[in-house]
Amino acid sequence: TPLIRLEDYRPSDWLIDTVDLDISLAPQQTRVRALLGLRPNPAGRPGAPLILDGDELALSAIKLDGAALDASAFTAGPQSLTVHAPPQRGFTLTIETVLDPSANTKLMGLYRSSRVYCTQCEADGFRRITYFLDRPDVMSVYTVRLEAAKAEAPVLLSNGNRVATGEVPGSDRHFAVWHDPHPKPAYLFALVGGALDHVRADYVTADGQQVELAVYVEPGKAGRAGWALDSLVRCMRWDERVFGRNYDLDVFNVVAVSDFNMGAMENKGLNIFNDKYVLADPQTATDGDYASIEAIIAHEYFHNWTGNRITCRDWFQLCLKEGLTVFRDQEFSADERSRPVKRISDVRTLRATQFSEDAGPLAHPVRPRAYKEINNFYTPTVYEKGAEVIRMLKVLIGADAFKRGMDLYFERCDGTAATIEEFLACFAETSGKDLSDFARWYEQAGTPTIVASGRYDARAKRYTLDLAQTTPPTPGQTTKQPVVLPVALGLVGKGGDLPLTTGSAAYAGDGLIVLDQPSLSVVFSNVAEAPIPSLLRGFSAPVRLELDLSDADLLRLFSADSDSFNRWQALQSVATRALVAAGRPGTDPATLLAKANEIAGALDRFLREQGLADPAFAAQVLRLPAPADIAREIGGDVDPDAIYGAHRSLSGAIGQVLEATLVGLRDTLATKAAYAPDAASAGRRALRNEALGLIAIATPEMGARLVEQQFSSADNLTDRLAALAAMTLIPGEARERLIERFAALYADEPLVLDKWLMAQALIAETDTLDRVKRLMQHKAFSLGNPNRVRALIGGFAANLTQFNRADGAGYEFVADMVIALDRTNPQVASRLLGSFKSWKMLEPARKDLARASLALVARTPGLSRDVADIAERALA
Ligand code: HT7
Ligand code: ZN
Repeated sequence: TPLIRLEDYRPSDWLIDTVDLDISLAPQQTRVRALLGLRPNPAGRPGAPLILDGDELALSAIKLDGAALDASAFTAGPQSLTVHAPPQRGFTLTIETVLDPSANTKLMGLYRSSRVYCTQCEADGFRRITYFLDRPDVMSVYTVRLEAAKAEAPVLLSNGNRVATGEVPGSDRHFAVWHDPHPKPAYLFALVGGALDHVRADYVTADGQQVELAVYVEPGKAGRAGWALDSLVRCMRWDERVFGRNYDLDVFNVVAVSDFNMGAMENKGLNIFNDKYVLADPQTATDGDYASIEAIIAHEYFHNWTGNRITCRDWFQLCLKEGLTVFRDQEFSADERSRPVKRISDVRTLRATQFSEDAGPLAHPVRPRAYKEINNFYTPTVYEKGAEVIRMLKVLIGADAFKRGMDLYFERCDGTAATIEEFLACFAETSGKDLSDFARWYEQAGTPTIVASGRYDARAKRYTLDLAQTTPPTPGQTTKQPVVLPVALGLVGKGGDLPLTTGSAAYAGDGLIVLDQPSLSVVFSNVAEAPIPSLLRGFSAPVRLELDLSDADLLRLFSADSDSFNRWQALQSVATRALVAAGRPGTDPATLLAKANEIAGALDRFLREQGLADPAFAAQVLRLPAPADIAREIGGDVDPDAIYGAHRSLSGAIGQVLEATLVGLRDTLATKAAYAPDAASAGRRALRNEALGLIAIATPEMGARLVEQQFSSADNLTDRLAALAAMTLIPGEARERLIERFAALYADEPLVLDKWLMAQALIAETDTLDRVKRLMQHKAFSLGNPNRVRALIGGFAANLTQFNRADGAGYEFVADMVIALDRTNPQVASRLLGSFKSWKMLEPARKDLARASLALVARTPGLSRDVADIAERALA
């Protein structure tokens, strides 16, 4: 497979200004006629042949300027169509292809999902519909005529505005014509056809444009589309208010489909969603689902400006749209909900997904320099670390220069396919700062570590903070340069934050040090008392921090820091340190128990004094670092069973000390009010349910009783699922009965049964693998549906102790599944194979077994490029 390199980028030799598509939908034989308006690109090579991309295509007809082309003038195969000597002027090419959407199990290009026709074209799916210059810097104006049987597809949607509809005389068919005036790359093309219900709303933009909003769902599910529509209206207003962005078409449609490779897709004016991220009602969606739907609706909508109006020059610039759009959706959710709680949950995700990627063989820069399969680069590094880079940029240049930089970017790059360099140039201009060192964040992989230490000179009233940074080697990058690190800080004294006075050039004011050297020292003067440093407030940079504070100091920060994030972090750090020690062989269990008492004491005070003031925050505080976080922290020679054991002991011991407080809190937080999805109500449920989990571990009999009560009295899925999850921690008959009860209750709800499958796949017991194999035979499961696979097999692969079973059976099972899935859906298969990303940190015996399973995948004949690429890089 060829390696595609950023440095090899050159503009297309040809441009396609207009695309007229005529698509006649039928389940097995969809006819596509594409009329392409081509011209030589002034920036391309004169006289170059026209080479169009294809993927598994069959050409049925071709014409140039309306006349049939001689067979010697072109070469057509499944993967490309070449016109050898095209005219060196503007001309049209008419191309006809025939597709079988029902047979398209890859879910890329045009496919049918539960009787609905839909498309997925990012990154390179459009070439599965017709031959095309399928690259994001070729932008065209599309007009699309869709035709289908009226009964089968009464709804026909595409991008832009609907300009005509009608019947096809003498047939049972009808048509709709859509025109999108905004030039766009092919990856943003979409169509939908099917029998769908919808909910709608009228919207007037801040600049006075009337927009018709609609959310389309499977028949009978319109009652579950309201939250998505409501979220859409809220995020549209927010983008007007915060980023000054208005919508730009007469309609905005969202469609939910049940077979989808990822979360959702931002096609211009026609966002297509995995139904998991649209459908919600209190009986079938959790608080977490409501929050995800709100965030993903916003994310895809925000792409209209950051991705669609301004797109990417090439796929190396993917973070230009994804990192920036994640940043925007995170800010939206922070404004809609609690900012500190949102930050804590985003950082949990970042550490769990991106830090682990960065520490393993699949590490790559936010802007990769080379790829074999672009679909494997829709990663936490591009998305989440990409968002962190934008967040740091804002902190470094200040909110005002950031806002002006965004405005300049929107103005200057609108309608273009842009690069990271063009993006950064806008902020360099508005801030007057040289951002060339900052740009290293896009080039250098690996999570930097900051080592910090402080010294207080009581006589001189001086506090000296020493900071040093290093970034570990990653595949293909052995030596690293220092990066520009915004370190937000405070010095915490007995009565709160002490004033910061320093003449250091690294101090930017407002509690911000800029660490852009390998190391530096900042001396603060007039420091009245020995302070405790509170570093990286708000998690101001995506780094690991090594700061040798005593547990006593950390517990002081937990109770006294003015920064909520660092309050949460302080307690996590105490627990992490205890678990890291206990997760290593040969540690005295008494040490862990002593630490449990100390943590529980701090938690007890906190919960009694402040638990009810901000339950969502309290729920985050109560949730200890996960075993996988501890494994990552240990970093090498990892024994998952030892870590899990330590985690259980610590949780159990804390739960026992806190029992009365937790039970009391649960009672106080209980409500008779009907379910509402707002953040405050969700926060109360989160705290009650976090408490339930701890009680289940600490005192299983009481846990089982409370679970039973909660399951029976709940009026919503959040509480029922939390009860089920707590019960999965308590082996025995009662658990199995509850599992059956849950399945019976939700027998007709595939999305809820996904959660049921996952809850079982995550049980940390040795018979889980057998359970998972059994569940594969359950009628709720299907290997053909990505959501089902991610729930059951993906859930199992995320089960730290069982995926990493000492006998290697977990690896063998997942490897077999990858090989099986690869035959039908390579994207889903390669994502599943990504579960092996941390194999190199395991203890030697497991490492050998994991390597063997990866090697088995790698040597399977006929592998897709997607899976071969991951296997090869994971093994390197
Ligand atoms: N831009 C989209 C990313 C994407 C995708 C979505 C669905 C199926 C396949 C896909 N490949 C890439 C989603 C987003 O980030 O907004
Ligand atoms: Zn996106």
